[in-house]
Amino acid sequence: MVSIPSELIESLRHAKHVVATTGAGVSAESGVPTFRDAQTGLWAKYEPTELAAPRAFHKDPKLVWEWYQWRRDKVLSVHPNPGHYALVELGSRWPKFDLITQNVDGLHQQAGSQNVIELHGSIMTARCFDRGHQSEFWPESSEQCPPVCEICASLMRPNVVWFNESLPKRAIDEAMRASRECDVFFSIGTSSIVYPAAALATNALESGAVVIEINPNETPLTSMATYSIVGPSGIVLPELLAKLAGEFR
Ligand code: BV8
Repeated sequence: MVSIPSELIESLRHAKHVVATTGAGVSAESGVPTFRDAQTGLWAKYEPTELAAPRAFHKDPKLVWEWYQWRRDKVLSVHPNPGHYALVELGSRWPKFDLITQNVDGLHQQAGSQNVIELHGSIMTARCFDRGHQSEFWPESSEQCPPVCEICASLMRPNVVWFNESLPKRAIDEAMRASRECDVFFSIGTSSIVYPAAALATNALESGAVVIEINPNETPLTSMATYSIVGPSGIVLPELLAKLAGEFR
């Protein structure tokens, strides 16, 4: 049983605009390794932040492409967990709700969340590195690794935002605005160390929102958050939903 303060439920009862921001932790209970988990197998000797960068792709495009192929195969083999589904339900409880994610796995959409703001792109599709030509499907190619663009023959890359690449302008602008306008801001399953995503919670705090962190571990946000619920999101979010349902009945 997770301890959720009654004042927190009260804040949610009166909220008009709620924002939830998620990180890799929300997919952990689906079996997707978090971003900073010890990499398994072949990838044990690489730091994710060293692979998720243009420099790494230029240095060894085959290695980086294979890393994403491995991650994408993993994501395609799992399903959303109770935390993803609880966020779908929670999303319908307030007049305005924004779901913002750093995740590239598409599991929120698979669970049924609409209008998900993907800050760091998606591992589901690819584009060419030089000209950005989008490929409708993930290019499978046995001859070449990475596959090449059918239009300009430059190397294909996953549609994710790498370190030292700018986030999609519309996504980050929408997320920044939502974090400044909301009454309640959830930070769920993120280490809160990657920027500009990590700035959303402090934006919300500075704008007077109630900030609720859900994470089994401490992060740089924990000491600043209004509430910190220590636990896995796949357990905490359904419990929160049940308490709210009880409240609203
Ligand atoms: C940019 C996509 C401008 C690729 C990713 C300000 C200060 C300091 C540094 C910077 C700054 N501004 C910019 C930077 C540089 C950099 C940065 O932030 N570096 C960090 C490392 C210090 N940021 C950038 O480069 C960004 N771009 O600013 O552009 C620019 C333009 C040109 C030139 C220069 C700058 C781009 C950042 C995006 C990078 N791409 N992903 C891919 O996925 O391969 S980031 C990557 O980290 C993932 O997206 C991931 O989502 C994200 C954050 O990680 P988390 O999601 O938090 O995952 P993590 O594993 O860290 O933590 C999991 C958490 O879950 C833990 O807390 C754990 O306790 C918890 N957990 C575990 N189990 C559960 C759980 N929680 C709940 N339930 C559970 N069951």
